[in-house]
Amino acid sequence: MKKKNWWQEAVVYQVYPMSFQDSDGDGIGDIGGLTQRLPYIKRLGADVIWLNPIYCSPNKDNGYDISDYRNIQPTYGTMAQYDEMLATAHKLGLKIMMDLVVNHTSDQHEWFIESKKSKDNPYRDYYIWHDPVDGQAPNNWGSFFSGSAWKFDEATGQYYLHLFADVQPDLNWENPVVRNEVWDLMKFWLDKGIDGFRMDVINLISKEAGLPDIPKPDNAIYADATAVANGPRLNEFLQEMNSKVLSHYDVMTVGEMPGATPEKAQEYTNLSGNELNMVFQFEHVALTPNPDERLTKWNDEKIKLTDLKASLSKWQLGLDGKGWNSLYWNNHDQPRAVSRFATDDPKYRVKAAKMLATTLHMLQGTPYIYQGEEIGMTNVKFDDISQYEDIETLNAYQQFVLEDKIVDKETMMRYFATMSRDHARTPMQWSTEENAGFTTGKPWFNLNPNYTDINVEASLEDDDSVFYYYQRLIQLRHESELIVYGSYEAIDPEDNEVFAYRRHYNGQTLLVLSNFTDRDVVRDYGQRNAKQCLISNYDDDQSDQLRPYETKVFLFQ
Ligand code: ISL
Repeated sequence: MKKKNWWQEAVVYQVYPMSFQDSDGDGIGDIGGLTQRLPYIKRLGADVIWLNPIYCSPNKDNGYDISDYRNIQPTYGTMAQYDEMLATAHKLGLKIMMDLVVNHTSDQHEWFIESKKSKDNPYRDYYIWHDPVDGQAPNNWGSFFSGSAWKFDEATGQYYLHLFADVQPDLNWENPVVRNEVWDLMKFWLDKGIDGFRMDVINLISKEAGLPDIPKPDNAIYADATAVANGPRLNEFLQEMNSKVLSHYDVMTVGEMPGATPEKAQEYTNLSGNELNMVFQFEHVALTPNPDERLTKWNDEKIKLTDLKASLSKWQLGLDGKGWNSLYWNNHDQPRAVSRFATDDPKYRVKAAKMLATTLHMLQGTPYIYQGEEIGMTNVKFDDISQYEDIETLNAYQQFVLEDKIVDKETMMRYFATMSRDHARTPMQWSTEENAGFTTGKPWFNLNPNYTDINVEASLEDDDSVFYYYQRLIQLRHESELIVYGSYEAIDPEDNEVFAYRRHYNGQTLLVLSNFTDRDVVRDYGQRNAKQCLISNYDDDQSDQLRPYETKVFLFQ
């Protein structure tokens, strides 16, 4: 019998604090606002909250550029408010998972300020400095936020590496002193009683010795996660982190890992537990073909259902009995699930949101719900580049439209309308009040005007809402080992209309059917003989018919 762990049975709710709830009228969400809303998250039924970074930060990348790991960003409140939030959460039975961002710091972190001062500064080796090669950047690595991943420092005549923005220098994990700094700051938070870490791009921390070029025909500058991720010492670093820190606490860990494969994830989440509990893989959120490799993630293609099924099935089968999956449709970096994977057409939005939720929550793994997903929030429509705020989006516009001119403005605006991280970052829609009840002040970012229809207040008043449907899905998971631990069987992978699968556990079988189209379709998988329909977004119905975006789950004894 496999060992069972609380984090396998948990459901996580992700809070992006800037956009969740403002309590002091400055237009920015904060810890006080989160504390007020804890009962809401409890009511939904989630067990764990993953909180995006709330540490001191110049906020060039909304907190992923940290200047002080041991203090709270003043716009979010004080450490006393944080401690109160943590205690309140624990009283309610909610766990708190913090974001650990240690592939890089802010360039305003005191380590980097020192490091930059001179080549012989004691902090120089905290970061990755390199002499120019033939008067140029040391290699062809690109930043995920456009341009070269190297920035030249005039004063000391060397380049430093930044896989993200130039204000986010990469830490040098080869330096054992840096690793000890990280273990210490992790202990600082763990000793407060937090319940886990989500680790930002943690599979980028080990860089290949000699920092070789990424092989590309024209030797152009590329951001390429598969080339720079999963470096040679990653397992070793994670094992050191585990033995020195994590193994001394009962916590949950999830490593964000662009470029991870199921084979790699088996190592990182191995059941002996000497690395991490689970990873966020990116394959199912990177399925649309790219019109031009230089454009990295930008496109506006619709995802093919067969590709989505193949990807999720691969991960379900790849980690079964060997590791553990995290399950997500969206987060603060991704477009809204209902807009991306189904439809936000008002005619079907509620059905579609429930259908997606069912498809994901009946899989093996730990589900993550991104704030607003539980009420079916949608992508926002912006007409002008000035309405966007995210550094990745704005840098892409600057580089690909204005400088390199490899895409025209209209096309890029279409790509942003599909893929920008800003769709996730519009404020949470609480009510029909001004600013959706998010703030009494001027919100730091545009609201989605559809808050008048889509909001928490309306969802709580409607028995048939997306919110209550999520609540039911979470209850079902909490009551059923079959849903948590059952093994996965794909059905008809070539079917481009219906996502169907079975789960098996101790002689019981679950059948999950989801119609991803707006048409009636007919599928017979023996559902008439099922013992029970556990949940559906239409009235219970064991027939062969699947109405537009219909989903239904059957239990067989
Ligand atoms: O690698 C990517 C695409 O293949 C990027 O999407 C990248 O993995 C992703 O942006 C990493 O995200 C995390 O680290 C960033 C931060 O901006 C994001 O918000 C965070 O989730 C830098 O810290």
